[in-house]
Amino acid sequence: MDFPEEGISPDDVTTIHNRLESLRNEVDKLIATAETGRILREGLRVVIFGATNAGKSSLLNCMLGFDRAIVSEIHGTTRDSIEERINLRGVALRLFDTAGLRPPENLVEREGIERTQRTLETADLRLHIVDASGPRPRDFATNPDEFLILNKSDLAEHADWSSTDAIRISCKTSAGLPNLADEIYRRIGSAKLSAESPVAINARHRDQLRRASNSIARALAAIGAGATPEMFAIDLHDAQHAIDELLGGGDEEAVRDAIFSQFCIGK
Ligand SMILES: Nc1nc2c(ncn2[C@@H]2O[C@H](COP(=O)(O)OP(=O)(O)OP(=O)(O)O)[C@@H](O)[C@H]2O)c(=O)[nH]1
Ligand SMILES: [Mg+2]
Repeated sequence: MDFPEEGISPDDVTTIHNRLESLRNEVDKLIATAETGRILREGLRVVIFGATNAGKSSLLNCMLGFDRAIVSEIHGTTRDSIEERINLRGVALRLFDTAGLRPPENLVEREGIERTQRTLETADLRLHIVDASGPRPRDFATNPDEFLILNKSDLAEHADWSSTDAIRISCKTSAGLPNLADEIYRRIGSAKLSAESPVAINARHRDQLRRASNSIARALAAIGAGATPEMFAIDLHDAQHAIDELLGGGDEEAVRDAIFSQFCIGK
C-alpha cells in the first residue's frame, strides 16, 4: 500500500482512528465468545485449592452430593487432582479437588502440589478455601481473582479472620452452601457467560482474531504517537491478513474498502 501525502488530512486520520477503534472492539467481542464456546463444549473449570486440611475434599463431596474424595483429619490426604462434573443451575462445571498446599514432605506430595499449580493455571474460577477455626497463616495471601471461602463455620472463628470479607460455610452442617452456589453462579455469569454474540468461535478463529486485534492495537498506538499512514500500513496489512486467513482466503480489496472506503489511498 502506498499513501499519497496530500490524500489524507489529519481529520481523515482521526476518522481512521475511530473506525479502527470500533473494529477492534468488535474483534475483541468475538474473541470473548471463544471462551464461551469452550465453556459450552467442555464445562467451566472450577478449582478448589488451599492449605492442607482446610476442607477442600469435603467441599467437593458436598457439592457433588456423594463421598467421591477421601476426607480425613490427616494433613496431605489428597495427593492428586480429582475431577468431577456437576451441573449448577444449567451451567456445566468441571469441579477439581486438589492436593493441599504446604511445604511438601516427600516426592509424591511435591508432585501432587505441582499438579495443583498446573490445575490452577487453567482454572476459570479459583475457590480458595481456608479453615477459619485456625489462625491465619503468616504467609497467607489471596488475590482478587480468587474466591475466598472460610470453612468450618460450625466451629468458633479464629479472631484473625474477624475482619475478613469472605463467604462463610460449613461442609459439616451445610450452612452457607446455598450462598456459595449463588455466588459461584454470579461470578461465572458475569465473568464468562456474558458474551454478547451468540457465535461461539473455536481456538483457531480466536488466534487469528487475536492477531488482528494486536495489529489494530499497534496501528492505534502509532496513530496516537502521530505516525503517518505509511508508518502503520504494515499493521493494518497484518490485521487484514489475519482476517483473510480466518475467512479462508479472501477478498483483500473488500476488507481494505471497509476500513478506508472514503479515502483516496493508492495500492
Ligand atoms: N468442624 C468441621 N470440620 C470440617 C469441615 N469441613 C471439613 N472438616 C474436617 O476437616 C478435616 C479435613 O477435611 P478434608 O476435606 O479432608 O480437607 P482437605 O482440604 O481436602 O485436606 P487435604 O486433602 O489434606 O489437603 C476432616 O477431618 C473433615 O471432617 C467443617 O465445615 N466443619
Ligand atoms: Mg483433600
